[in-house]
Amino acid sequence: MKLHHIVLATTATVVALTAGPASAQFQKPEDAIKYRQSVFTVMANSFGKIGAVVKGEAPYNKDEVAKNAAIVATLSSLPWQAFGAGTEGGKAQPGIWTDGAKFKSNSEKMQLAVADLNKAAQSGDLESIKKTFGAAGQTCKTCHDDFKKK
Ligand code: ASC
Repeated sequence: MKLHHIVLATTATVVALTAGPASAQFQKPEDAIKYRQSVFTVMANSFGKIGAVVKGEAPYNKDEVAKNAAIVATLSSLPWQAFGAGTEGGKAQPGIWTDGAKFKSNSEKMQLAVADLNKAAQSGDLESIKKTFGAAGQTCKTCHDDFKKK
């Protein structure tokens, strides 16, 4: 490897590390709003597909539920970076910015709950899928009641 290749590789690594999801920046507030709403839309789609199985409206297919639970679990860490200062708007209540500790706590409960759902879904135990789905849905609802505009 030539020196300039090493320099380029090093630069690329530094850029990749500093531009990671935890420090995502958005050009304008609308970009952040679109980003978080998009993540929630995809999460709700997969969560809803699991919900149909849980409610007996769709047949239980282990691989399908496992795939959708993995999508929900993976996406669950993403929306929060898009609620930075100055990104008020959309369906977000001002409390997100005035009671950030509560919002963060809600977000962490949701992430833990969907990780539990994902674990159950990968194991293929429908009874624990039902249980963890209900608990996860409750964390969605709590946070919506606290922080989402009707
Ligand atoms: C969903 C969805 C939500 C949650 C919530 C659970 O499927 O889109 O926002 O479940 O309704 O109470």
